[in-house]
Amino acid sequence: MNSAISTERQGNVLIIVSDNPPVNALGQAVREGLQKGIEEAASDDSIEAIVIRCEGRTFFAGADITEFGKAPKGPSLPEVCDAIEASDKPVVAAIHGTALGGGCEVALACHYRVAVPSAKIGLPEVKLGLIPGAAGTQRLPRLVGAEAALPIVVIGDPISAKKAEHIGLLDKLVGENSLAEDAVEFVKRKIGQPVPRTSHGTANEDGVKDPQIFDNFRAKNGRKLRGFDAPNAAIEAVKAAGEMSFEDGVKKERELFTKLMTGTQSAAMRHYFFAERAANKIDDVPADTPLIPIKTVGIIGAGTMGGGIAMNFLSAGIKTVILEMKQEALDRGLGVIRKNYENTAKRGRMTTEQVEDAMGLLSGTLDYADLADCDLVIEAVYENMDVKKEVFAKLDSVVKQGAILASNTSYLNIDEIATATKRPEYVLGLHFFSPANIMKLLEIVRGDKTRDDVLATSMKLAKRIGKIAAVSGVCPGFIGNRMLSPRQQQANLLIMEGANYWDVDDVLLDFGFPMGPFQMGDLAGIDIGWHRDPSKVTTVREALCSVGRFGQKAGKGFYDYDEARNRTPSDEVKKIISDFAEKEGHKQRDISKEEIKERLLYPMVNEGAKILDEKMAQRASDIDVVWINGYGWPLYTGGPMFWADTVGLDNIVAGLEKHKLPVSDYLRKKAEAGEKFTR
Ligand code: 3H9
Repeated sequence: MNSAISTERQGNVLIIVSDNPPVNALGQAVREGLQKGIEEAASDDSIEAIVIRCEGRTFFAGADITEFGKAPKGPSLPEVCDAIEASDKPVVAAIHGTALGGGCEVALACHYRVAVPSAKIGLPEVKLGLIPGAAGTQRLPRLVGAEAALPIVVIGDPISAKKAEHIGLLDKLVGENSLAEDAVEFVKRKIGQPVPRTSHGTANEDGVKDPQIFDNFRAKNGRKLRGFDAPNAAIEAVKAAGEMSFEDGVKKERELFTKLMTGTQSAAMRHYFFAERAANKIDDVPADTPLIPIKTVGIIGAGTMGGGIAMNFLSAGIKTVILEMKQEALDRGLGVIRKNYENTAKRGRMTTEQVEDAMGLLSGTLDYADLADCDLVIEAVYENMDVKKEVFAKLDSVVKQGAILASNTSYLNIDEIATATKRPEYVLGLHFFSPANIMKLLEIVRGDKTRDDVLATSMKLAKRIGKIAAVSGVCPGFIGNRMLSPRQQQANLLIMEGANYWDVDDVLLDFGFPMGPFQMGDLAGIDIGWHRDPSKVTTVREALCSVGRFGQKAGKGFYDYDEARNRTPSDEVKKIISDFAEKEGHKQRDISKEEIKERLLYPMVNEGAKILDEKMAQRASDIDVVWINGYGWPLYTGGPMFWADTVGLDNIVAGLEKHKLPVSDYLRKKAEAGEKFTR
């Protein structure tokens, strides 16, 4: 047929087989092949039924995203889906792996769907800033009802085959190893029966009977969806399925889809999709580098960070030993881990058996010798070079040769830490973000001497424990904290110069961050690292501590908090700040939100440019991955570097100059050449 699609006959059944690695994306050749397959079946009287299945690791995982933004080549996916549905001979989709996006839409256009129990099915288009564009928003609600369709279309998480069968999305679960045969058997039994068509189903009754479900859904998921355009469009499309004919609903879907496809949010989110995958690759480390087997992990420090890090490995089924200095601290640390797991179980996200399984892999020790057999040891102790070096020297003396020695430092020099050992090539940074069992990002810090297999193993391990990894070179603060630093500096300066601190927070909130720096200070505790002498006041933070404004836990910090932890700006704090500014010789003035935004964000872009110039990040998109996953930079803007491209690098330079802020040579050159950081 063509290189992607072939057909084979089994008696009176035509099997259309796609083989388009790696994920059977529905590119032009696949679409054309599918259409021809349906035509072949239609024109052959000896064929009475059709199976559509895929070779390789998965059923169609969606439209080919690399084709987006290019001139479309027919047939389109909606045309192919319509051709499948229009067949008078029964068509069954035989699903394994992940039937996602356009893949799910192909399955929906088939008259029947069977799947292996391990399959997953979903419409993740919203995660690319889109909605399904091949009638998925119209066929799915007609098949399973609006209430069941809403989370699938609007949130975009795939569902298990079992759940899909339960809601009526699948007709049957078949044998894990006999999909091809079972699908043929299934469809043979449908020969001679009228074919059910998902476009024909009565318009979604739920939507008509209870229009409240849409508002309820919006209200329930408001926080999660804040700032994103696609989920609202998705709700509108599902609603249309209940209110319009199939033809009009499809038109509505197309209108919404096209608007999103040409917008910045989807471009940003598609950029991020590829950025996350690119971040996984280290340019000068071959993909087939042999890996170091990791069976046991040692963690030094049972505090919040060490405990959180340990949970990642335990949850992934990896034996973990935690070392502490004192029995009491160890007991407390192990107790917190158990409690965290038990709380997860209480919320129904883990079974008690899983809690015990994870805890069964955990042991604690006070003796370094117990780390001897670990394949990886991660140190999560106090951020102090001397302390870290002492720890590494001890590790070097007890841990077996060939093991990876990692530091969780958030800004110290990994190369210097490595000098405390006789095996610097086995040392690297594994910078987890707090809470370490939840935050997705893992910054992998590559030392001067770090071996390829140590890096490759760490990248692979990150995936195994569900993290998104990005590699950074050795520089103070690495990628993430290094870029946070100029933002923090500007935030502090802005309030000295007269900006309201709540405006600073609100600018970042409006931009899409989960919180601003002063809210963050209140949450973490203003008194972290405070010297506890109220008479000694050299910073605004010390001034706040001296009057007991320690943050949320004290009911007051930068903000006053009510019982529900709602924040209100405080006149007392505004006065403390202006008094302090006067003492420091700062003149206060009104500062616009536009200036606040530019002064907070443009210096970050400038720092990102320096990081690229110094080759501390492999590519601009890695910086975006770090900021989206580690610091809450809004995904729908694509990360700081993609966002800078959308603002225009010349505008960023002009803004920095306007505010008399430094402009790096690299940024200036790129702006002058009319270039972008990302493509
Ligand atoms: C859509 O369908 C729109 C329609 O409604 C309307 C049309 C009109 N296209 O993730 P992995 C590449 S929108 C092109 O590392 P895994 C990926 O870049 C689409 N390429 O593997 C990577 O390349 P490389 C809706 C794709 O096993 C390689 O495949 N569908 C696509 O961890 C391996 O990927 C989605 O959003 C694609 N659609 O996960 C699903 N998908 O090796 C997107 C993957 O060069 N895909 N690639 O880096 C996924 O969620 C995951 O890839 C999947 C496999 C779960 C399938």
